Amino acid sequence: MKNFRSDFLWGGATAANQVEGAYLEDGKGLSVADIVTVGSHTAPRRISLEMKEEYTYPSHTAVDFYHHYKEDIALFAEMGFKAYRMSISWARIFPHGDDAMPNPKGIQFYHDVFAELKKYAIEPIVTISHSDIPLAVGTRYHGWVNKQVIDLYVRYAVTLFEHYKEEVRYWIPFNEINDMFLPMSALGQGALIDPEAQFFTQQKDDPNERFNALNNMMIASAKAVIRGRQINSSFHFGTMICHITRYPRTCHPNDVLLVLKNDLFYNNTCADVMLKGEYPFYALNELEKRGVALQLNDTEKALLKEGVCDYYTFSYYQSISESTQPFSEETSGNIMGGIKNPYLTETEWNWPIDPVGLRTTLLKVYDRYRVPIMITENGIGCVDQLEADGTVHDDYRIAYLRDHLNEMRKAVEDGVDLIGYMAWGCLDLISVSTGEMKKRYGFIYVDRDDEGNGSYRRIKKDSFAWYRKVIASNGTDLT
Ligand code: BGP
Repeated sequence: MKNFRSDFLWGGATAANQVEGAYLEDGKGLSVADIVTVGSHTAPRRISLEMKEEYTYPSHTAVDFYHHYKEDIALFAEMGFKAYRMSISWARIFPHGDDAMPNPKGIQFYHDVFAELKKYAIEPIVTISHSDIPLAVGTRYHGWVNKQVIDLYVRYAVTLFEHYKEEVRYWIPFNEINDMFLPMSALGQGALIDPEAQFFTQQKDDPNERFNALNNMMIASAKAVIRGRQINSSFHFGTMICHITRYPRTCHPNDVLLVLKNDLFYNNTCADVMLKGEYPFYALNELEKRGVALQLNDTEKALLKEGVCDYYTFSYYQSISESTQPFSEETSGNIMGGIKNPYLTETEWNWPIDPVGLRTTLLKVYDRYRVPIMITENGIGCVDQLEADGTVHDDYRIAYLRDHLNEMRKAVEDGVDLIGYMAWGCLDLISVSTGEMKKRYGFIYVDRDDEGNGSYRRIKKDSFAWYRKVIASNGTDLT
């Protein structure tokens, strides 16, 4: 029976704007993430171009990884991490995106982080852009809508490749690039279509601009991959897809067709471009039907062909159900929700819990792409109770992860070439969808509340020891 490969990359994942804090320290510029306020499960986050005293901006302090990284990495090492997926803050390197020179203190910070990881033989897996574009790229250039941003990004990426070519082998050009299929993501990518709008939900949307912005991101990725391989031929580049596993709510042929079409469009398009080098037929046709005039010339098409990634990564939190019939009960989910699935339970934030869906997804994507796969995000957001004796008993998190790892192991037995697993938010961090702190994912509790108050002390949860045992047994002991 097949087991996890002996060099399997066990680890955890975070993103700069959700952990670093120090939002203006050592020359960092403002990121788009820095103007988004705290929200909740029921109250959406707001954007405000002008900082207001009465608002809390979670990224400003986040969990202060900037000053705690040594302690945090030591804790990762204690769990036995083989890899750590992190992102670099673009605005720490180029504070406005178009600065003449990179910020030396920003460059140094990540050298220091990589040196610390190396001490414990932890492999960095680096996301170049994780919803973290410099604000000035949004306000001056209109974000990814503008083709000039391709060059700004490539210069940023090449700066990283040149500085860190001895320290980093695994790169991910963009986090969840296909989030751009949904209007809310355009803000994160700097397309501040209406800078006066106060709520995510009030952002105006122009699908033509949004899909062209996405197209520019994929061209930028291809250019960066090509340049990166010239700098170090042993670099690996991964596409990163927000994979929303979809089920027909009924077996009515119309529901099956609906799910197939949405899967082709939302889940496959970006991975096809970034791994096969061209848009799939279905997406091209669908975009045209939606009135999108893709700005993609022959030179750019050739770049997409040449600059393909070599491994597939994805985030998996839950599945959704869809139907052509009206169903009244709905669920939430990562980026999007669906109809309630009667066979699944849900998290406190109403995200369905579906471990088998992870195996289904692994089989599906490996069959389609036949490249090594890494799960770069998976986990459960919960309210954790810090007990008076300084313990956190998160058996619900252990149960979620155990069930998912078990299905992941079955997918390996099925023959999927899986090279790594990064538990999302291995260190408690700021939630993207709500900006909350109380929605916690970590093995490590951070003493900070939704308003930014707390000692920022790190505390091991019960899941910490459990994950250490999982890693020590290379995934054979999930008890
Ligand atoms: C993904 C993002 C992550 C992370 C995760 C969990 O979409 O890539 O950055 O935040 O979702 O979502 P949330 O933070 O909303 O719970």
